[in-house]
Amino acid sequence: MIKHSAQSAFSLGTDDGQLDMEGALTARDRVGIQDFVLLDETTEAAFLTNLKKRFSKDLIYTYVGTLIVSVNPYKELDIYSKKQMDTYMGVNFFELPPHIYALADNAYHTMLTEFNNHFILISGESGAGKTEASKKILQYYAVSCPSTTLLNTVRDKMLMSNPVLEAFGNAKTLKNDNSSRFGKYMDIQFNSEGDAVGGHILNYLLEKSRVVHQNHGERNFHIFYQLVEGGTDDLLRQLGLERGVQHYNYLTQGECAIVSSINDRNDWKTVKNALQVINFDEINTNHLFGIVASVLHLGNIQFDSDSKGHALLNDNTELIYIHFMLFSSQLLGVDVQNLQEGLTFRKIEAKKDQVLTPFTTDHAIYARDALSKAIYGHTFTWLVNRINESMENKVRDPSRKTVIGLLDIYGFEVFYVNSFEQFCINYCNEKLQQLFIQLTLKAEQDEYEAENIEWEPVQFFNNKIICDLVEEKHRGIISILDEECLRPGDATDLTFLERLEDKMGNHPHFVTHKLADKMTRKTLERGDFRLLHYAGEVTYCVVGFLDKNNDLLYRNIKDLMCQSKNAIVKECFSTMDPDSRKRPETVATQFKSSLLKLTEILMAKEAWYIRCLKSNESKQPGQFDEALIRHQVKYLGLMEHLRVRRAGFAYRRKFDVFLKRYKPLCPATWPHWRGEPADGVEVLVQHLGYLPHEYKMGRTKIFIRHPRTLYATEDAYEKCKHELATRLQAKYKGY
Ligand code: AD9
Ligand code: MG
Repeated sequence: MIKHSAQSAFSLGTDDGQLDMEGALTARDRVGIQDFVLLDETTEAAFLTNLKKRFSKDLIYTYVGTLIVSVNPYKELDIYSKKQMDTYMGVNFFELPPHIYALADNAYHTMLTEFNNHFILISGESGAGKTEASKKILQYYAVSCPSTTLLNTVRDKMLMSNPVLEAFGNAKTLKNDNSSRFGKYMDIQFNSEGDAVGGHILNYLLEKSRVVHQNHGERNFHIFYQLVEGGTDDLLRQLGLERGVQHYNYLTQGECAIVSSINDRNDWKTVKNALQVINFDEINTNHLFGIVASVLHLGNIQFDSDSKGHALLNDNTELIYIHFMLFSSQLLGVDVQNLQEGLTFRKIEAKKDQVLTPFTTDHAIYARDALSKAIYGHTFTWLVNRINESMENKVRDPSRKTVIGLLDIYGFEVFYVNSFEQFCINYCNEKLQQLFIQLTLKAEQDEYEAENIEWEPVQFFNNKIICDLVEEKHRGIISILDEECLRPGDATDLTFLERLEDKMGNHPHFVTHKLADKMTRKTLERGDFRLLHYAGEVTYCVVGFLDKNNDLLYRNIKDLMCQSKNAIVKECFSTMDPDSRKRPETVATQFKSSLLKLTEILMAKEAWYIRCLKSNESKQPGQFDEALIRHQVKYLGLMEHLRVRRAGFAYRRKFDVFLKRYKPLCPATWPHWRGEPADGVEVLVQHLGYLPHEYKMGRTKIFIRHPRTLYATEDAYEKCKHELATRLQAKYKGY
């Protein structure tokens, strides 16, 4: 049941807790307005002033209708306590100061009353606060929904999935010390009583290349550092590891293994504990850390070349390499000779014979790194599957279940050098922006048109043109990349670039050195292409695009891993279908398909939005970088969203649905309305005293301008229901 006071339905809560309009006006001067829809003017300047005013008072959340704008405070705020959660529970959206708990709670109650599925789209650039927001929402559901002992364990597992996945899937980048390097969509499943009964995660494209290479100022995935710093002496001895990250090539390339904001030892303890909660027994845990360690050993294996230029393991000179080789093979559960052969020879099957062709040193390094990436990537997917098993809804509840999906994906990012990984991440962000546009700006305006509601169209930039540029069949960048990857012979990253130049010609969002005008050419290298994304320009260096898109692993290594004695390795590689002669889909195409599926999943649900803004580039508390924030406000389409919201209607429902719920409020519609639903709704709202400017009748739906109008109706409905129940009780008491 929604709890709220009678007068509050007509007033707006302010951040200092006053509920009267007069109080709100004073508070407005002090702490800004809490819903941008109520701003006097819809200019960008007014928007930014309000945001800044609120940020300076640590009020990081502001509404645009039911959308939340969140500005990263880069400091712990005392607004996420259990007490705060209780305060927001069951309260109408606009009654209290803006908070992600209010959004979480509203999505939850709407789900319960309307029996439908919802999702919360959390977007914003890298470091804007998406992952933090998603964790807080999950905590809210885990802590505040009704519970039983059995369900408590499911909730613990949902919560504990976070530190584990962050350890394996997050890393320090130049943008964010805890940057998500994979996309995550999590369904939280509820039964009809509103209990959180299970969870399911879909993961998207992990940035595997980080396992073998990190740019300056960046780190590998957290788990490696946690293990080497936090593991007990005993464990390290078993895994053949030395304490200290400096011993491992895969951990030192970025030259920033120690980060002040990260405590690897403490995080290690959290992860170990979390693994226990999500049902990892000792054997599985040992196998898992064995795999992590094996990757570190692989990274330390070096190759020499013989007089013909063929790769040799330089085991003659350095005993230490034998150590790495031995431990890699032991931990991966494979024969050391076979692994050595796999890393230095290619096996080609000719009829019934097998021919071994020696690798050059470069090839051997390539094979080693490809194996490390494959091991880590598969293990990550395996981990997600295990977590899903542990969060599975074990309660055999035949009643209907609904879900709230939480989407937390890697944010838009631009580095000094951008490669295939940024291309995929930024493409993903284009898709989410497109979804936002489709569901809000476009759908909203299309609906007014379809429903014949008078409307002054709001102009907005539609980034579909960029999505098409990347993903269109036969003509898009991904198709061209795939063609080059499949083309036998002399295809290289540069021929890919040439093909792009031929096909893209003078596309307004694509430019290269060759296609650029004189001024722009100065800012581009010959091996670059630049995309004009919705969030800004990004210059991509084509080096490595073909390789990363192909993501090939030599067949003999793959076969070897399938025979592993390590249960996890065996399971991971066996699912790769080693018998299939068909070439696997390329990385970009798989990613494209998975995003398409994700869009379908989301489109079938009711959407809630959190738009996260990064307050400054230096990750400092209290700094409001106006230029940086203005840029984000612009590209996220917040001004357009505000204009549509202000001119539009906060709530709409089909006539029959609206009538069915609220008909007890009017003697003429209760218990049955015999005429057309639209006429019934008209009679009903007249009876309720709706003023003409507060609502509009469309072709099939009623549109209500302000939520407060609806809240008043909802209040009346609750009161009426209560009275009816009391009367019935009194009536049957005598029986
Ligand atoms: V990325 O696209 O994964 O690189 P996110 O997920 O948007 O990025 P994240 O949530 O990881 O960013 O936030 C970055 C850092 O900002 C966190 O590690 C915190 O130190 C800080 N942060 C973000 N949100 C909050 C908050 N609500 N309160 C306090 C915050 N600190
Ligand atoms: Mg993140």
